[in-house]
Amino acid sequence: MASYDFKGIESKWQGEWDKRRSFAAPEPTPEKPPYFLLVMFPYPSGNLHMGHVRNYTIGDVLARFHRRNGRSVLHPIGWDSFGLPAENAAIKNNTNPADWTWKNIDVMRGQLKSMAISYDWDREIATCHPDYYRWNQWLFIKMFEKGLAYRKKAAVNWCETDQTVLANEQVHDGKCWRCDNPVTQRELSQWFFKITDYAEELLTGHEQLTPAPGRKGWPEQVLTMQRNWIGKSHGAHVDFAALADGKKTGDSIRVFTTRPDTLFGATFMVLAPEHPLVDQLTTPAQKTAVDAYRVKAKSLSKIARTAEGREKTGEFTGSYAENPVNGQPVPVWIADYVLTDYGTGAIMAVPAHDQRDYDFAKKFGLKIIQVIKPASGEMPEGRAFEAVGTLINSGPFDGVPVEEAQKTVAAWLETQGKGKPTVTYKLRDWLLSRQRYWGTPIPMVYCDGCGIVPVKTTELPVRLPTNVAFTGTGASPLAQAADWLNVPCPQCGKAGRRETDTMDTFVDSSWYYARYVDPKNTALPFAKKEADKWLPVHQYVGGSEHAVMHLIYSRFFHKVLRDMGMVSCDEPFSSLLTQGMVTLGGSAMSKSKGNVVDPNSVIDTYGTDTCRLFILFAAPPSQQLEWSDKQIEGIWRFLNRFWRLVETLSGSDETRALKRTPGDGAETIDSAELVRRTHVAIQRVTSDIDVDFGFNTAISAIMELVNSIYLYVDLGDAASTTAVETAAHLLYPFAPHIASEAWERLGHATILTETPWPKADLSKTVSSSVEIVVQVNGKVRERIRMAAGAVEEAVKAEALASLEKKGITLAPKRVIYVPNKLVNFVGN
Ligand code: ANZ
Ligand code: ZN
Repeated sequence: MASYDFKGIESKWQGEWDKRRSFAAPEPTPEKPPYFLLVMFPYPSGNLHMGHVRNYTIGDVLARFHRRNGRSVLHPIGWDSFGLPAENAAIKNNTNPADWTWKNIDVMRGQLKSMAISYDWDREIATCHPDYYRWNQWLFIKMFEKGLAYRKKAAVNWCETDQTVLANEQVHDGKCWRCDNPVTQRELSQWFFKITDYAEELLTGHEQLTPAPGRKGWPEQVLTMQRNWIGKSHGAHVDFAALADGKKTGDSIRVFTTRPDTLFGATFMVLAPEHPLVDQLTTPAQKTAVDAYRVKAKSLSKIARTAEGREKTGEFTGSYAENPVNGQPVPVWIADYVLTDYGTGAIMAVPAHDQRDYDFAKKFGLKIIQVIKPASGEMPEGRAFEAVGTLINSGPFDGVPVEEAQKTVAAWLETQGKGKPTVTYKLRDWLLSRQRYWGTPIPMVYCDGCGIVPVKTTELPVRLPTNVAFTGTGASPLAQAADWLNVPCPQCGKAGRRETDTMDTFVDSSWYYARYVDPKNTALPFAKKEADKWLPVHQYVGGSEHAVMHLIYSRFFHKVLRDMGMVSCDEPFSSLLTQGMVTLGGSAMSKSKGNVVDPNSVIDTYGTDTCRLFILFAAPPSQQLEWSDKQIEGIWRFLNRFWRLVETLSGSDETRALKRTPGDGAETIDSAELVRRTHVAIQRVTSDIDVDFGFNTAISAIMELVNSIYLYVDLGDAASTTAVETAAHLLYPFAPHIASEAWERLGHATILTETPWPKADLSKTVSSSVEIVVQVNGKVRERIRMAAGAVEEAVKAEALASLEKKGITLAPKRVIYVPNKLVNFVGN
């Protein structure tokens, strides 16, 4: 028999779904509650890769499943279409980034359509379109008005190759995440979002994201990564009085410490080289050395400065400060291992109990005082003791355990007015300006009279100018577009100059999910009424590489939107599924490694259904998926096997009556058993999809059902028709074209997409018959099915009769009988 015509079937059903607008999101109602299924939208690089295919196929299974299970499904797609590659391509080919981008979008849209991902295409968005990015600008202005967007001078990571500022997250091991060249530091005025205002809520919000009954929640490792990223530390502020010539100057140096219990062991202080008190504290004798050190520190990135085990450097300021617990003067140093933007930018150094301080003290010959006694009594040789123990050399606190002293010392400091318990966060404000063209223009105007003035929201969007040159060198193209750059001040009307920085593309992706609920709104980013219908997103599917940046930024945006009264819920995404990588030969598919499988070629050869089914079958969604051509072949054969059943059952009466010949030795099943297996399959597939994304095991269950139909004796009767129909139902979320065609061939006027999902009758899933092995002298000769618990005589009689049909006549001497399992005739 020829293989099934996947090309004809797939294009037929894609056309049919299109014509019927089958995937347009219906209005949610109490009877048909909303299910917002979101997949991370792609960057239009030019072609879909296997990672995309996996992501979107996983999403599609859920969308198609829930649509047939009574939900109003919103399953949208769009394009995260601003960003550096378009600009680099423009520089290389001397074209416009817009042309490059829109061309890529067309290609990739076509690919998604050929995969029949069930998107509501009416809601397609592209972040590079002015209809979208005007709302980035609108939101930016609202955030500026609330003090959540602000400008300040900052040492920024600078990539010399890309001529741009990089976020800390875009610096990997001191190198640019895109071009891999070393990153240097520069002082520039930059725009920031005040994400730190939400640090605590970004942490406590995790309670709403941990798995709970009725909510799948987020994977624990994503929550952990976010927790570490936010980096909340409990500790204390301690004030050290600055001394000059042994007397207090009135100034104090505030430090943040997580170990107030070690205060008696603080033998020196270290300030970040950028600390504002450095000039004042530096004595004339030390000035040259200190200044030189500060220049050197400037060129180093944060990562380089804090690299573990790096040789310590620093300079003495020449000044001292007073340790508040014992009145001892301690020298004040500067060193680059203390960062300016964490805690207070200054530390009390406790060399006996902090390794960095220990290395520093050893190098510069500073005092080391042990104040914690280990339980073992022994201090480690040649390094700091960082674990807990009891306090010694600590005056009134001697003998107190560390855990307790951390609280009592902090409380004591507070009563003395010398400090207080406090918490601090690693999370920094989000640096969002980029010296780039292909992004959202920041809608601000600089005026000599009025300062920084937002563009009037009625004047939005500030469109990107199109008549610019892409040379790839020097200032950003926007700074060179004179007629775009020079505009009147929105406030006083005098000559002003536009901001030439554009927004980090993570701004675009921080609220795109909310645009999908109301994508054509021209008055607002989206209407609250629409947001309340659909949000929060019920299920988000995407790569785990977005655990911290995108997934923290969008949670921040959502909370800002909530505080602006634009959404009602606290969190944007109730549940998150992070899919694993697609690998070939054990490593992630990547162009540079040359181990890429092009989805187009697979779809051309086997069709979309086979490609989708393979991807879903080869591994559970959150695990790594190793590509295998052999397994694809296997999937292709399985679909053909299913198809032959459909052809048989939908064929002429003669082909339908393909009764299996008894006595051919193969296992057979009767109608009660087929019915049972049909219901078992429904039950398994439904719960595998719904409860734990077990798509691979769901597909195994369908394969087992198809195998069972091949064992059935009365192929063509009602039980077998129902079984094949059920297989079509269950295949639908995974391989929707062949399933839909099967349904039609089996004589249904309805289309499968619009048919409710089958329900398992659980009472029918219990086995009422058992298979009994019939042996002759210990050799298996036959298998018979009997009602469970049938009496021994009946089983023997049936067994003998079935042997006789095979031409085996017996007069056994002895019969071994195991109830419900086996009958063995011995000694003929
Ligand atoms: C004294 C001390 C004694 C410390 C001790 C640790 C151990 P986490 O847990 O990451 O919050 N620190 C504070 N501000 C710093 C800065 N700007 N740059 C570099 N290091 C800084 O770390 C808090 C600890 O890191 C603080 O507690 C401080 O050193 C140091 F046995 O103070 B500790
Ligand atoms: Zn003005």
